[in-house]
Amino acid sequence: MATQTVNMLVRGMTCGGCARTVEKKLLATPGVSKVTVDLDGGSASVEYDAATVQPDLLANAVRQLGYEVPA
Ligand SMILES: [Cu+2]
Repeated sequence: MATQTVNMLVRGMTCGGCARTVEKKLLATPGVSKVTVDLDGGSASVEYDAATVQPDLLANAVRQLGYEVPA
């Protein structure tokens, strides 16, 4: 396991429900071990196994929910 952490901006979260939705989606992504969503700051910190998943895929998973993740 090569655990890495990425902090990505997530725009469009307006309430705790949004934060939980983003958190659940990321945690459901294979290779992700820990997710911390900062609702006020509009970001998510994700610990992941670099051998399993890449930041691009994590960003796309959040985009699928309708939130904006700047590249
Ligand atoms: Cu919401």
